[in-house]
Amino acid sequence: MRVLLVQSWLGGAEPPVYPIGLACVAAALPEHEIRLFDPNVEGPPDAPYSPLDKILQQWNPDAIGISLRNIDSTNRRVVVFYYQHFQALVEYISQRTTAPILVGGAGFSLFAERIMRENPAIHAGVYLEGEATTAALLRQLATPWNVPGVYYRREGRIEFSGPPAKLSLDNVSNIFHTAPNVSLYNTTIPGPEPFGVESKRGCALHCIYCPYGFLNGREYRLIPPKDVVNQIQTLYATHKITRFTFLDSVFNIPKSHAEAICEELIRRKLQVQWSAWFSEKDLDRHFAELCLDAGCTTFILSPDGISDKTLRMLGKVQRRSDILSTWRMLSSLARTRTDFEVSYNFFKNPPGQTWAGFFALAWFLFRAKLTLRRRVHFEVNSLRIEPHTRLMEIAMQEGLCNEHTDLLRPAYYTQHRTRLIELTWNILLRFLGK
Ligand code: B12
Ligand code: SF4
Repeated sequence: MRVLLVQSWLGGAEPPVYPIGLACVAAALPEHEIRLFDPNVEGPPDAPYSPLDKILQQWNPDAIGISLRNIDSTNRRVVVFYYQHFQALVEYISQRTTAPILVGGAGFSLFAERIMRENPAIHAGVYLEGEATTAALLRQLATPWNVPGVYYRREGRIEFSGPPAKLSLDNVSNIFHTAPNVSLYNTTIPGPEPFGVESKRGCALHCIYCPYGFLNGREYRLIPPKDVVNQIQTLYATHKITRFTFLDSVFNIPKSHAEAICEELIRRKLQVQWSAWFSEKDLDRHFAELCLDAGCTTFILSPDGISDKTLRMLGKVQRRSDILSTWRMLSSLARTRTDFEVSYNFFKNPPGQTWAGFFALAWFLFRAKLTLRRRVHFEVNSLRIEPHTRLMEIAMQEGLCNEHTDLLRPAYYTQHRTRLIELTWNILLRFLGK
């Protein structure tokens, strides 16, 4: 079959990232002819879908897969709603072809049934991981109920074939051998790294706002370190890509796995640079130095809060003492190593926030700026209420939303009794040009 894979458009303002989800799906379909189209890099800004006309007419795909990765910009002060572009894309394609339209991606899985209902042109939706489900679904397009992990239509109703099995990552293929269109993504422009590498799936932690456990599972499924580094080597040697980010929930959990990847990178002498999300819980100086020797250039940290009360209520495993000791360690490391940056993420007014917590955070940011100077970056975000999270339940208990609230149109949590803190941050951030 000829299968056209299309990334959803983000409206032109978001720096594009390589559609790794579609590349994973493509790698799982070796018996099919694949073509990838990403309007974020290939479409003219005023008519992003127009190249599709030619592809649909001349290449005439037998099936089309659309990736709905992002619904909205989540935690940003200025909210962007990408879902509307996805709806326009589905319409655009359905008006030009009768080939079945399949949809998948994190954004789709979070709101699967609702999205099926709102977009009647979708033939079937692939829930959670796409590799095995898509391969099976393409063989059984007329009988999707036989394939676990599929939302489909039958007699005017939307039905679900049941949860899919989780993919074993012990022996995954090297997706960068088959990844299409890699050369279209520019790694030199400022912004997020366009290329991502997975070293595992899943997260066993329980941060209350986070849907990753729902999306990727609550157990860690580790990719063997040699296979992870094989992917990086292919990116480096075949595609000349020297910068990437680890897509993992948290890179240094489990720490032994992260260490083995760093050691393998060092052993192979790959001159690559990378960033990753780290937890303060297991980030000592020796390990940080190992990461730097392996090419880490940015430690991304998401303590989210600074007081123990807020951290506890957010379900974080790190405590104030972990956050402070990691900051001290990184500040001390910065005196001898000039080759790294640190990026911190916090929430403005999460559950458990107090004015004391607000001042403690402002004081921490001030001190971190003093010791790490231009090498530290901060994001202070609002808290998007995602479905399938504990935060959604808390927001319901506190009357911020109920079962009728439309969480697809972004809804935000701000603790009521300290709502002035959210406002104060908004003013401060606007003043700082964020
Ligand atoms: C790493 C990551 C990032 C990195 C990406 C770096 C990079 N170079 O790729 C950074 C930090 C830059 C980032 C940025 C953003 N991200 Co982000 N990101 C993630 C994260 C943790 C992993 C994504 C990933 O690549 N996973 C690995 C791939 C292989 O998995 P996958 O894409 O889900 O694909 C699988 C399935 O979904 C399915 N599939 C995917 N597409 C398709 C298509 C078809 C047809 C089929 C059948 C199947 C299928 O099959 C794939 C293989 O199993 C997810 C959360 C998560 N755990 O999923 C959030 C997540 C996707 N991001 C999210 C958001 C919002 C964003 C931003 C918009 C935030 C912002 N305002 O800047 C931007 C958008 C960037 C962009 N241009 O698209 C949200 C989306 C939810 C929502 N409400 O919209 C998520 C879910 C996080 C969250 N808040 O909960 N992100
Ligand atoms: S925020 Fe990060 S550490 Fe916390 S549950 Fe989600 S993925 Fe895991």
